[in-house]
Amino acid sequence: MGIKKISFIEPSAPGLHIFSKFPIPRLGAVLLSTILGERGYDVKTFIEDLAAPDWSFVESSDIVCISTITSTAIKAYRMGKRLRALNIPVIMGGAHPTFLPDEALDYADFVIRGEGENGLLELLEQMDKGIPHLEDIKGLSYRNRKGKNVHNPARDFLEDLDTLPTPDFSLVHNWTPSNTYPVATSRGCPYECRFCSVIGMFGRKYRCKSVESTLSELKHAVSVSKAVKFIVDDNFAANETRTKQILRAMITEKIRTRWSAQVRTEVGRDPELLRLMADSGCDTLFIGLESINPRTLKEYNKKQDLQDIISCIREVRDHGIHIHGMFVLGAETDDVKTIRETVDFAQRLDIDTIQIMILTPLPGTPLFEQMMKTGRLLHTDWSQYDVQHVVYKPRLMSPATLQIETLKAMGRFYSWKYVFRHLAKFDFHYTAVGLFGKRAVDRSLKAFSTCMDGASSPSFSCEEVH
Ligand code: B12
Ligand code: SF4
Repeated sequence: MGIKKISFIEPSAPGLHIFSKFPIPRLGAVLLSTILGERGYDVKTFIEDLAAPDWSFVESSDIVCISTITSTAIKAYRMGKRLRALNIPVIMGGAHPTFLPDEALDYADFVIRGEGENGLLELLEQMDKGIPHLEDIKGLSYRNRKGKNVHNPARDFLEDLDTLPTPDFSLVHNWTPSNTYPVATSRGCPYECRFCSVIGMFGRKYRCKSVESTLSELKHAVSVSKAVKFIVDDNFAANETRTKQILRAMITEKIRTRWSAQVRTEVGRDPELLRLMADSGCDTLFIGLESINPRTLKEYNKKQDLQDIISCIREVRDHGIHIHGMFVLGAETDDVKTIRETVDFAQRLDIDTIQIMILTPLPGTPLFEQMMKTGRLLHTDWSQYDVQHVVYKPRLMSPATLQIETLKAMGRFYSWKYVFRHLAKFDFHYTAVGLFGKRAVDRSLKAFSTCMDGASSPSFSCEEVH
C-alpha cells in the first residue's frame, strides 16, 4: 500500500483535572512514533492536551494511530469514525482498547492490545505488502472479511526494555522544552491493587531498563529540557537496589535536574533511599496513599497499613521532598466520615498537594469485573471514567453524596487558607496550584449546586443532588 506518512494522536482529557495546568504526554504515542521515525516513516505526534492537531497533516496521512485510555475513548472513537470516513485506516492502542477491543473495532480498523512496539511494526509491514497475513500478528484484533471480530493470541511482554529507543519529543507537535518531561525506566508492578489496570497492561513482573540505559535517557532529557523530569514508572522504587544505583550515579555523574516519581509508601522505610533521592534532585514524590481507612486498604489489596502511610509521610518530609498524596475514595467500606477525615488527615500531616480520586471501575481491573457482574455500574459514558465522577453505586452512600462530598473535601484542602499560607512563604508554585485547585473545585461545586451538571449527569438526577 506504500505507507509513508503516519500520524499519532493522543486525544485530550475530557475535562479539567489536577494536572491540566501541566500537561504531560503518555509515552506510548511518542515512543511508537520514534520507532516509526527510525524506520523511515514520515511521522508526527499530536498530543491534544498540548496543542490542537494539524488536521491537514493528519488527514493527508496514509495511516492514523490513536492512543487512548478510558476517559479519552469517546474522543478517540469520534476521531476514528471521522478519519475512516475519509478512507484513512485507523489503528488504536492503549489501556482502553486493549481491554475492550470489540468496542474499539467499531471505530478502528485494527486494535493492538497491550504493548504496541512489535505488533505495530509487524502490522505496518503486512499492510505494506498489500495482502496482509493478520492471523500471525500477536496481540492484534481486527474484523475479518465475514465481519467477525478476530482477537489473535496475546503477545508476551517485552523482555529487554533497553532495546527501546529514547523517545524523540521533537516529533511532538508544538512541544516546548518547558513542558514537564516524562521518562520511563521500568514497566509493570509486583502488586495487584483491585482498581489498577497496570497489571493487565504491563504485568506483575517488574521489568527495568538497565542503570546505564536509564542514565543515558536521563542525560538526554537534561540536555534537551530544563523542566522537571517526571518518572512515569508506576513504582520507581520497586527494586530499591537498582533505584539506589541510578540515584548514586546521577549524583556522581552530576546529572543535575529536578525530578519527580511515583512510589509506594515502602520508600519511607529506607532512609538511605530517601537521602539519595533528595541529593539527586527529587522535588516531589507522588505516593499512592489511597486510604486512611484500614478496612478499605485491605479491600483494595493495597498491602500497606495506616502506620506505613503516616511514617512514610513523615520520613519523606524530613528529607525535604514534597509529597503529592493520592487518595482513592468510595470503597465498600467508605462513608461520608471517611471522606471528611481524609482531608483532616492530609492537613494534619501537612501534605503539600493531594488528589482525591473517586474509585472508578476501569476496564481491565478486578473491580470492573465485580461491578459489571453485580450490575452496579451506573453507565458506560467513558468520558466520566476520569476518577472525578461517580460511575457506580457505592455501598454506604448515594452516588450524589460521594460526588459532592469529594468535591467539598477537595475544596476544604485547596482553600484560601492554603493559598495564603503558601503566598506568605513566597512559594508561588504552590500558591498557583492552590488557586488552580480552588477555582476548579468551586466551578464543579457551583455546577452541582445549580444542578447544571447534575441535570446532564448520567450518574444521578437533580433531585438526588439537592
Ligand atoms: C503519566 C500518566 C499520567 C499523566 C499524563 C497523562 C496523559 N497524558 O494521559 C497524568 C499524571 C497527567 C495522568 C492523568 C490521568 N491518568 Co494516568 N497514567 C500515567 C502513567 C503513570 C504512565 C503513562 C505512560 O507514559 N506509560 C508508559 C507508556 C509506554 O505506556 P502507554 O502510553 O500505555 O503505551 C503503550 C501501550 O499502551 C501501547 N499503546 C499506547 N497507545 C497506542 C497506540 C497505538 C496505535 C498502538 C498500536 C499501541 C499503543 O503501546 C505503548 C508501548 O508499549 C499510566 C500508567 C502506565 N503504566 O501506563 C497512568 C494511566 C494511563 N492513567 C490512568 C488514569 C486513570 C488517569 C486519569 C484519568 C486519572 C488520574 N490518575 O489523574 C488522568 C487522565 C488524563 C487524561 N489524559 O485524560 C490509568 C488509565 C486507565 C484507563 N483504562 O483509563 C493508568 C493506566 C493508570 C492506572 N493505574 O490504571 N496520567
Ligand atoms: S496501584 Fe500502584 S502499587 Fe497498586 S498495582 Fe497499580 S501500580 Fe502497582
